[in-house]
Amino acid sequence: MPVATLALGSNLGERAAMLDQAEAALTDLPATLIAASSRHVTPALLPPGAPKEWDISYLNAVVQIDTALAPDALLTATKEIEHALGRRPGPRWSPRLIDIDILAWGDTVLESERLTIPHPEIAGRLFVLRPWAEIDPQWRHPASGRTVADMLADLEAGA
Ligand code: A4P
Ligand code: MG
Repeated sequence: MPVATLALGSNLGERAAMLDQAEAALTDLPATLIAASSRHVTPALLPPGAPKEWDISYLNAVVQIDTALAPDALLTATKEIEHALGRRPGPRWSPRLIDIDILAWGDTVLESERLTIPHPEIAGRLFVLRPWAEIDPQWRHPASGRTVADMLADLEAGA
């Protein structure tokens, strides 16, 4: 079965409990949890001019699942989990109880109105690359050819 890599993030409520519940909910899908990073407390990445109240640190993690769900069905399922855990639609990048992003689905490259895979912001985000490097440093971006370890080293070096 293909391996999907997911980013989990929470900066509202009981952040660790939100991540625990998201991981548990993923195992209720046609999916097996095969790896989970440690949890990282990270400063909020905010859009320019964001209200001061949005500046709440996140708990981030990266997990991998073996899944029979195709990317579109997986997105539908992760949106359902977000909703079940209490997330309601809000402005982009506003504080949230839980965010589940699909970072990668095998080495598939996909761009639709609903979904871009791999996630377009991977290479610029320490809060994604640090936990991902704990569980699968050798995953290679199908377009850039860079591994997670390469992207993390570049970002940490300020490249
Ligand atoms: N979408 C497209 N591609 C994907 C994908 N690969 N995975 C679409 C998931 N969704 C994808 O996402 C908006 C829409 O993106 C989805 O409906 C889907 O059709 P959303 O989760 O509803 O809203 P959002 O999270 O506010 O927007 P977006 O663009 O997903 O933002 P990000 O990239 O998730 O960033 N700071 C720290 N420290 N840690 C964080 O985790 N996260 C964000 C949100 C901002 N700052 C952060 C963190
Ligand atoms: Mg999101």
